[in-house]
Amino acid sequence: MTDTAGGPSLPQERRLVTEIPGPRSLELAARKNAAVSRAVGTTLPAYAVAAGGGVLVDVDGNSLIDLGSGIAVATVGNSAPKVVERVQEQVAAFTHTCFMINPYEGYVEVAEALNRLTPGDHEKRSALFNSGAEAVENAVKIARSHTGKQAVVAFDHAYHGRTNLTMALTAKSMPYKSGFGPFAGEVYRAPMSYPFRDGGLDGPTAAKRAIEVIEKQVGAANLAAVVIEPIQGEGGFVVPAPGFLPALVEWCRANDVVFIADEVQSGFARTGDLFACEHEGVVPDLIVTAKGIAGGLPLSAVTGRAEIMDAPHGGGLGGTYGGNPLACAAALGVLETIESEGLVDRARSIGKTMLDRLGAVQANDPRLGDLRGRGAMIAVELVKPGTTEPDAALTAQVAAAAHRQGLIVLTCGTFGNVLRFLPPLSIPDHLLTEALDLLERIFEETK
Ligand code: PLZ
Repeated sequence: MTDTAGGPSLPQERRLVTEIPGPRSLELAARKNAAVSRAVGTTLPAYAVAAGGGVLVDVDGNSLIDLGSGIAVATVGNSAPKVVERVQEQVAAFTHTCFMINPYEGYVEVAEALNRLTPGDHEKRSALFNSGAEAVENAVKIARSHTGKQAVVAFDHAYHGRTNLTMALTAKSMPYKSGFGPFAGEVYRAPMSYPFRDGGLDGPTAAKRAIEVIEKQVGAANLAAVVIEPIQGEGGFVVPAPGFLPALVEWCRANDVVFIADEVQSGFARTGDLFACEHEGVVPDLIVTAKGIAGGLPLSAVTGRAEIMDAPHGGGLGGTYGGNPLACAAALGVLETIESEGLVDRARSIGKTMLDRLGAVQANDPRLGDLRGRGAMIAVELVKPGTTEPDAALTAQVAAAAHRQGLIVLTCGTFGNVLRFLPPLSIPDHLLTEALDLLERIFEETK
């Protein structure tokens, strides 16, 4: 067996010893095909044995540069020392009691930290769950309970999960929804601010357009909540024009509508702020977090105004595993790591490096139609030169070439034409540079 000790002490190098995927990964892929539902896909079937810093090591001994963080989860790096230490201590103490039966301090400590760290200095409460989708569903339940209203508005290109209610909130049919209906009712869709695709509509105008749709097609009197990703994730790393989010918040406040920020992908230092909302001083009523919160252990949360969070009846929220002690221990290790390693600033400097380098590529290559994002959440949208026509084939080609060369990159976007970069904030500079060199070469070779 390969040495499986992970974390930042793994050699920080790209190392290819076989083709990718290698023979042992191919063996596992065959077993996967025989054992796992084909509906569960894999982007890069190099089977992992260890990861940390900025690399992932596979069963064949290849060391890949990670620009994906397992979809924005290993933000502090895989097996970050403080996470490992706290989880090891917790796993030896107790693994589960169910917080609804015998509570424990870790859960309370995570709630206190979320109440302190999320935007706004009003009184807050939190509730913990397992997945992003579960937390989004609970945020909607809480908003309905608080307002006594039912309708929920989500946006074009939104992604909120794969459960029944969150499928309804999610915009894209294939692969998330197709054939899986009927979907939850009272979900409505409003137009998003998408500067590259809406003719550069300014934020306030785009908000006015959305609000008009909401008022005409739903009516504030029926609307419990507006749910939005401050920077959209799966939908294409869409950064709304400045002023769009503040105008929506203002309208929600004036109309007794709960403003829910889904920061599942954009949260926890990812964008160079602890939360993406903070960039424009937006204070959501409820904020949904997951992914980066616990370094890979399943944990999610809803945090928000005390009077909204306390609206549901006692016993109205919960779940067997919500706020599991191991996940809470991991979250406390994550928060400690973000602070002690200055990872908010690190995300900003990673963002600057990526935008500088990719900007230089874009200057000579009109297929890179748009370069956007903040901090360590950066994407390029690929198009037919001189148009906004999506080039999904080129996107797939670039991603496949990167994978073959030991570089983990992900794609996204309603049109499948967005390459996204979500490096762990623990990636060393030399690996980030090597990754960007590789991408530059791949763009050159695919011309
Ligand atoms: N909200 C903004 O990004 C998860 C999904 C990948 P869960 N995004 C990755 C896939 O194909 O399933 C996500 C998100 C935003 C909610 C979710 C859902 O979080 O933890 O996957 O349920």
